[in-house]
Amino acid sequence: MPKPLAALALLALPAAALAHEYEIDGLSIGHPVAYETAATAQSGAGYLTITNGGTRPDALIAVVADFPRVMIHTSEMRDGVARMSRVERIEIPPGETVTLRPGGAHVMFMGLDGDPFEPGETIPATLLFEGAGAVEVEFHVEPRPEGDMAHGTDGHGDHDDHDDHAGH
Ligand SMILES: [Cu+2]
Repeated sequence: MPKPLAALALLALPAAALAHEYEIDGLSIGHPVAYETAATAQSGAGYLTITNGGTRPDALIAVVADFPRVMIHTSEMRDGVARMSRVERIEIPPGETVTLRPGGAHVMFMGLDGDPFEPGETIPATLLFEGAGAVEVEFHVEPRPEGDMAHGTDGHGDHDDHDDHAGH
């Protein structure tokens, strides 16, 4: 039997970029990742994709991890400034993929307090879905992609607005 194309594509990627995935009750969780933080950062952001391959709507309602506070945030540009706000849930409609990414929704790990995220680390976390329940994942810490800031979709505020969490 020939290998599926997707498997071949994965083999072609450098090891560091290997995607990791989780499955639970119709949901696929793709490549949870967090980017390295500055030594003094009080918070770090996590990103992932969630695909609802089922027929029922679901929602991400909480993330639990070993930090003083973990929240789900959205981020939007208002008057040219990236602003983040806490949300109670992220809807995952059937047949759709929701992407948490820089400049958009993200998981906010708060209270790093002198223990920054470093590339190669993994951050264990539990994602809680309204329908599918709990799934344990690991966020892989990767170097912050320099190119991201040049695309302009997330503005230049990603570093800055996250650092602002120090005051919360
Ligand atoms: Cu945030």
